Amino acid sequence: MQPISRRQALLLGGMGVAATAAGGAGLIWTLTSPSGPVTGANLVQPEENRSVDGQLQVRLEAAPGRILLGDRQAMAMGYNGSIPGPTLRIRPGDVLKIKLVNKLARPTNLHVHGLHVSPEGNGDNIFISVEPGGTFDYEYKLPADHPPGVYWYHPHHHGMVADQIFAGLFGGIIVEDPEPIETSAERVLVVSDTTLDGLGNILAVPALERMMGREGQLILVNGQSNPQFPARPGERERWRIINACVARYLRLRLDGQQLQLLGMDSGRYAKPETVDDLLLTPGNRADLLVTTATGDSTLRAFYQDRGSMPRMMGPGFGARSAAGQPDGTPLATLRVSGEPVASQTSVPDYQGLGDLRTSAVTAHRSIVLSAGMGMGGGAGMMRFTINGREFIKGRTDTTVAAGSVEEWTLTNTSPMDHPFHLHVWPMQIIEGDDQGKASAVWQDVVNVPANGRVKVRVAFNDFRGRSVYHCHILDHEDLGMMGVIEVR
Ligand SMILES: [Cu+2]
Repeated sequence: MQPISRRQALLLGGMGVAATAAGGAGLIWTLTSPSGPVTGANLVQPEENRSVDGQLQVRLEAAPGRILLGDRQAMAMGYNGSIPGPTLRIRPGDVLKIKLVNKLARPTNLHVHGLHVSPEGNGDNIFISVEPGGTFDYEYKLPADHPPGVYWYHPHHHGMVADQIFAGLFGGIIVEDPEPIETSAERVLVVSDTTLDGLGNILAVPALERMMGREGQLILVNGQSNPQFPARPGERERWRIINACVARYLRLRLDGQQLQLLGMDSGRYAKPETVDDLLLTPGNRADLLVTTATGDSTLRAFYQDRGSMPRMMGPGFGARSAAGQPDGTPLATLRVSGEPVASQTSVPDYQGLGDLRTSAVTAHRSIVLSAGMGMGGGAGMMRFTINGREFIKGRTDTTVAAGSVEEWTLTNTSPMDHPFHLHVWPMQIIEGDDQGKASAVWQDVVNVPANGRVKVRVAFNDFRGRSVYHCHILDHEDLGMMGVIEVR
């Protein structure tokens, strides 16, 4: 048993004083308590809060605490003491009110990822800083035609986003369907990763790993290690999968079951698409139907090559250890047995999002994502830039006329992938590696492959104000790979 050192106290970082003060006794307790394996435990759903009469009002308290992660008691951070935080279920047209209470030792704030709501005032305004001990009342008014789908919330305070999410601050938001889809079960699966040290503290991440984009040693679903859940054959389950990892790409498979993708992010497809696997970059969500067949099937995350650091960083640096396990990492296990159930009614077609491919384009814009050695980063540090510049809160990088349709060419000059996220306004993928689909593909996080290029179109409708676009490898965002957009 080693006493807590100043270094460890520093590593506790954002948990700061409160966690450190509780540290002595807590750490002993952690070390001596039996840690029963949680692998194979039943899947737990986060607590749910549902809107009533067009409104949902919740209090989210961000605080450090001892929270079970996998089979370990971790000194982590959670909303309302849990990882993930509560799931918020709302409907198009609703008003969502969130009182954020900051019980952390550092500033934080809140971003409602993917929601098409105002970025101004007490809306989805990431320029707000909620100081330790402070509170802030957010209010989001969803348009009546807001796309249904899977969204999520997390801190967006520049410089500490990756650390706060890595420590456990995230939760799901579901925007319900105008026309319900018949299912036998609905599950929210929030995938996150983190790394704990021997004492159960969230491990601090060295600079080189931040540049690479940290990948935690534990991959968890709803804070659990490979939880399981039962079903009968022939059931149709709806899985809402959120990639809440800071940097890890998830190539997901669920062999032995029939998978139909309803859509990604806010981009519901007109008809569900049969898929064998799906790629979720950090920040992406999948809205998935699983039609069950007898047997055990494990949802697995397979290694996804997302490139490496430039050679100049040194020989072999960033060659990620081996592609992980050849069979993938088990995330959750579905056990299907018993009498088959009657099949479900067909899924209603969805006609919501338009198609900008035939729209007149008001402006063309070039967004260049770069990572390289440069002045200003310090010795051995790389610079992560958009159009050659690092984020500055007070500077507006891109000014757009409200109501216009723009075509953005996203170019990646670096040897690593960058998932590009635009707040508030969804992007339609016009041209890219996986393109060529008959129907429009809308996402709010779009992967821009290493040395690759993607074209998107955006309709800057409904809202004005300042917001941001950035790399959703959140270490890169914290290092400056973010720009400010103003729609006016
Ligand atoms: Cu990046």
